Amino acid sequence: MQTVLTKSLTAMLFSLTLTAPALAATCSNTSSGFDAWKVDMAQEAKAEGVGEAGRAALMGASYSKATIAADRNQKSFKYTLQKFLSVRGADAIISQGRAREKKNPDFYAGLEAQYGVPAGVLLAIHGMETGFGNFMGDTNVVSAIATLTFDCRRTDFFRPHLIGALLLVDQGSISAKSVGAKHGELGHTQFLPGNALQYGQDGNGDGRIDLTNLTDALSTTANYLRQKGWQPGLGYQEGEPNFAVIKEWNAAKVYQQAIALMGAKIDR
Ligand SMILES: [Ca+2]
Repeated sequence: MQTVLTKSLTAMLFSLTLTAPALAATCSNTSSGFDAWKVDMAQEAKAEGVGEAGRAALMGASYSKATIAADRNQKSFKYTLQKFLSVRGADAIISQGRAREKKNPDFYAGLEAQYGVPAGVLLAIHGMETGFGNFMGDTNVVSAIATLTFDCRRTDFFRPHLIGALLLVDQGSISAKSVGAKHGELGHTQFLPGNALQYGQDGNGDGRIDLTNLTDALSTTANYLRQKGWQPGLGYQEGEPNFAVIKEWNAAKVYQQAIALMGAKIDR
């Protein structure tokens, strides 16, 4: 058995060597070689199930200098919590969050009934991510994600999101022209495409997951938190069970604390 297995594995490896396409698409730390990379990447995408529309979007992508500049200038969250809350306009987010909930209580109650996540958390996230949809970004999503995947520093993290973005194009959820934030984050609460694909919800029931639609975006956000382990009815402040789920949303401690604090004040 051992021998047979070894032999057949050797044969398999040999045949793989003969038939496998060339090496993986070659990354770069500059814009040089992006067009050749797109051709190779499109082949890999095809092998992973991306259809014609998704591949065409990839082939139409441009190297996004703005994305690279933003990525290389990212400032880590070094503020204290108080400073962070003031810089991010926490008081305005809390008052606007309360007003939005008051204006549309059934909508938020419905989200909590379906996903178990209270309005305050969703509104705090919505306010923090895009100022309640006021700025969802102006960078071409496919170009941003393709550029980051091509960038050798970022390939491992962004490649699944590139495949995700191309599959979203295939589904008609986004198009080759869709815009988002500098790293290709989509819609009201800034989902990376791989997460949009995995957790996306058609909240308004129009047959399409569109994260620039408020209902779809907040349903998707609530679904993400629920799938990451949100326990309905339990607390989400530091030390309480659902705080661990907020950590799944953003890795920065000060951001997590801000969401929890603002959420509680909106939910009061
Ligand atoms: Ca929809």
